Amino acid sequence: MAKRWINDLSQADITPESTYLNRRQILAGMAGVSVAGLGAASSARASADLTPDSWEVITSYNNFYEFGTGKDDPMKYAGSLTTEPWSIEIDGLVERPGTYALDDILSKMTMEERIYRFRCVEAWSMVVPWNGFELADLLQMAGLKEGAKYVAFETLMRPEEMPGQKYPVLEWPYVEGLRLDEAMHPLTLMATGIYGKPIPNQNGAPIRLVVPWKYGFKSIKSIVRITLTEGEPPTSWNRANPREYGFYSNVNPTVDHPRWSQATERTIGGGLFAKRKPTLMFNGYEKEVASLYEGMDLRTHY
Ligand SMILES: Nc1nc2c(c(=O)[nH]1)N[C@H]1C(S)=C(S)[C@@H](COP(=O)(O)O)O[C@H]1N2
Ligand SMILES: [Mo]
Repeated sequence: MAKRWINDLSQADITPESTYLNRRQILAGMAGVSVAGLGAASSARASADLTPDSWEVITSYNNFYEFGTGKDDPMKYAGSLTTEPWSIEIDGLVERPGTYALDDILSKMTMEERIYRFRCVEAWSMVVPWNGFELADLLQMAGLKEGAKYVAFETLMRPEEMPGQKYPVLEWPYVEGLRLDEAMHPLTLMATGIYGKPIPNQNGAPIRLVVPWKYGFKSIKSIVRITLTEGEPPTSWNRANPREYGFYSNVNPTVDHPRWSQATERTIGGGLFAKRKPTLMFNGYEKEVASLYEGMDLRTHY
């Protein structure tokens, strides 16, 4: 059975000193070449605390409404999800549409470890050491057709194993979307592992999106379809409550959620009484991604 996380870092690479270096940085350092994405992790390292939260914290406080709306529902109920075999349908404006088996995808991808800050719209945060590959590499594998401007994602629909789908708390299946340049950005990851272990079901097994400069809800879990589109695709939270959740969903401490402030955050690993921390623009990834939104009014495009 294939190991879905496939971490090609050796154990020796994962020392405290190199914890914040992803594989491309290590390779770039050795070869003396500059690689896209190199600035990303290093500047995040300088500006924010990237001490990973514990496995326990990361896997016991989750949002995955297919298993219930409580933070501990995913941990309690997601065990019922069958994740093998798994494939992703890639269609729409691509050169090679079709059903891609996850094991085939993984055999062709460069796997990396990336430690990302995670910021939920509910104003809490954690730091997660992901294993995964760049979404851009998968999109290149399918081949982009001219006219593709957005990427739409869809979660598995399987009410027999996802009891939350029997209730109309959201419109099922869960869907998300990115603009193509956001999807192609080197920080945008398809994750298949955490702490070098296969990603647990409650965190979106066997494969989920991670977009570190956006609120957590953009990071759709258990993905079965990716569609390249010309128009802006629908997103589950925008459908459910358009006043509170826009398409862009960039972390922005200066734009409050209608019902609470986004200026500070509670670190889940810090416990209930830890001091709140100020939230950084684009969750600390401003240098890397601000240029994507130049000329846009981030109050209108929230
Ligand atoms: N399919 C699906 N994906 C989802 C969600 C969900 O309910 N269903 N919740 C989102 C929200 S609101 C958050 S904060 C993150 C939580 O990811 P985590 O549980 O790994 O921390 O997943 C996102 N992806
Ligand atoms: Mo969230």
